Amino acid sequence: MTAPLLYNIRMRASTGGRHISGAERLVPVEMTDGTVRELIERARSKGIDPGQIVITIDSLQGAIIQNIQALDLTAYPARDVAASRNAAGRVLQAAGVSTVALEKATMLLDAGPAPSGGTMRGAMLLDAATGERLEPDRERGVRVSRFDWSSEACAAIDRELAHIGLTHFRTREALSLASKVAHGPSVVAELCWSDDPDYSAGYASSLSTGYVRFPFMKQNGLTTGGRAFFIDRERFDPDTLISYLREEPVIISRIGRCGRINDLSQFLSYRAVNRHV
Ligand code: WAQ
Ligand code: MG
Repeated sequence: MTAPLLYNIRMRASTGGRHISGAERLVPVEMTDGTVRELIERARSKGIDPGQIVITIDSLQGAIIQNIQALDLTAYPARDVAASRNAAGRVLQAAGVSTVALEKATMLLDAGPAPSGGTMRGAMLLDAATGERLEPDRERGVRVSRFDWSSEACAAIDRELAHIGLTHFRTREALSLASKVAHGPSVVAELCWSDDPDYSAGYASSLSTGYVRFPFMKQNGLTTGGRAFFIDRERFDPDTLISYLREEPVIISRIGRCGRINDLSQFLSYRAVNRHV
């Protein structure tokens, strides 16, 4: 059986050089036209008519496509920023991130991790033990690309997420990104919250804990946010990891479980016990 040829479609919308929105998909040929239309609609949906919309289509002929299963998604309804961050920290520690590395990540995401003090387009790489920064380009970070749901898995995850009241496309997209990242060589865990001033939700994720979602990772109205990928230094090879994150196509063809919890300690001990099942 030959794998279907996939196309990577990217959209970038701007006005007067200022970025408005961007998105990317990985789809078979019969979905390319519809996907281009959807991405153009999305570019126009932000209430600002973009001065420029750039669509790029690359065929991934010859590329080996990896199929993975999505991380399980668990929603934990922490009541405020302090409770959300505290819970995210406990999840990351269970995944193997040290307190120093966690504090460093939080401090940098709050301050704006780029040397210019702004948010980055991509993610930081931090040593999971020491918190040392490992990404070669600190202004831009590492941008994860070439990942998407298969159309069956996309329909299935939308249904599952809707069951627990999560209907924003950001959740589905962040879950797919986190699933690719968690499968990356030497990745221990990820911490993320949005830089969108109207979106305060975020998550902590890893292969062992799955994607654990918190409603209030920052105060509403702030434009700070970003992503930190925590790395096991002993297994870390920069070229291998960065080319996986940027270039290797990954299709999420199976969904994981989606649910809500109220008891984080119980959840973490359950995940620890069942880690190898
Ligand atoms: N690769 C690496 N880093 C990225 C990427 C990418 N493809 N896209 C965004 N980032 C970084 C970058 O620093 C952004 O400033 C930051 O992440 C936030 O991006 O409901 O919407 O697209 O469960 O604003 C998480 C919760 C939402 C979703 C994340 O991120 C939920 C979100 P945004
Ligand atoms: Mg954003």
